[in-house]
Amino acid sequence: MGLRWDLFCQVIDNFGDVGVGWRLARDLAARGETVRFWIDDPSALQWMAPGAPPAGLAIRRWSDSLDEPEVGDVVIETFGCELPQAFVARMAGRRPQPPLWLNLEYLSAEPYVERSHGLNSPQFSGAGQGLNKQFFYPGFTARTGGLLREPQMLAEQASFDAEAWLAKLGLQRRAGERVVSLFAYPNPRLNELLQALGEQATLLLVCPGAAQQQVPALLKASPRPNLRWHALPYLSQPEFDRLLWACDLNFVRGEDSFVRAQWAGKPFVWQIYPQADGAHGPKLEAFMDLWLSQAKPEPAGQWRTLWRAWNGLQDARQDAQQDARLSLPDLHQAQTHALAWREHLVSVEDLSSQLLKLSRKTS
Ligand code: TRH
Repeated sequence: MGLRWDLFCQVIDNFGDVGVGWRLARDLAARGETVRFWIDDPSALQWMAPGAPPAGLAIRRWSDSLDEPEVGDVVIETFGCELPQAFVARMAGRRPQPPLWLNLEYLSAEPYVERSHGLNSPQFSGAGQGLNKQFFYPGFTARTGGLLREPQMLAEQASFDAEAWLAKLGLQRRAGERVVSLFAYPNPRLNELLQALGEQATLLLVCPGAAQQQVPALLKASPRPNLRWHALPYLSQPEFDRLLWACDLNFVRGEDSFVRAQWAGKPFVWQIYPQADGAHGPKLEAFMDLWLSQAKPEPAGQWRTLWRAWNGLQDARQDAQQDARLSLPDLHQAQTHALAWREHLVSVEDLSSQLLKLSRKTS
């Protein structure tokens, strides 16, 4: 029988908090669980998840959780968002057994993830005294919590018709043209990217954001005859996934689109969420180390150079003044690598399945 899950999400900025939380809520509900998705700012769900929520999934206002008398069997706080103390107190009072309390952490390929996944944090004071909070780290290896992967995703992708999907947007790939998506934070290297893309026939699909203003301005200043572009509206989350499946190369960012680009099995470039303390640099390198560990040295070097350039980061061994040049490596070779990487990821148990197992062990 399905359990009751309380999933808490606080929107810090952008769409990753709600994107990851919603995707998890949706996946759990689709697997027969009953989920309440507590969120402080649900505005992005209007376009990310239009229409009524799926069966088993309720969207609830964060502030309403303060007076909510019922506590589920599993409580998840996403990205260390602090739960309302009144709710935690009710968790501590839940009889006969308190809920399984999990903190779903940020995704990283750094070595601390395998060490920290599953660690307990007993609560010795405060509203939750006597409770235990457990850390749950998503990741790319068997000793982590894995990645979100809906059971039907690969089958849906296998029967996906990219050209028909593009046609729904009124777009048609021209002979020999590559299709590239761009979902990015404001990036000073955008003009260089347009230059690199314009070296071959390219259709660039630009997601909402600053780039939708910058691309036409930059192309006006430096016309690139081989490059045409299209401004995309906000897509629902399932349609966003299809966008990534439809393209030959995806520029993604943050956390959720980064994961979805890997499931798309297509070459991709990750713009990591920049952190003021520079912690994003080692995080980017750690992922590249893992992702490229089976790649041939030459293309691996080219992809590293491109990723560092797009992120405004340098190889620590390079002259600090010298910016890496932004150029695109061979996409055919990269396509083979993307599929091999995806095969590796499929060998890791997906995040929801791991959560379900954990919840059955403890409830
Ligand atoms: O928006 P992001 O940059 O989100 C973040 C946040 O900055 C967050 O604070 C940070 O902690 C995290 O990254 C690492 O990128 P992300 O994670 O890819 O989230 C975007 C979500 O928006 C993802 O679920 C896909 C979705 N999306 C759509 O559904 N339709 C669209 O048209 C677009 C452009 C995105």
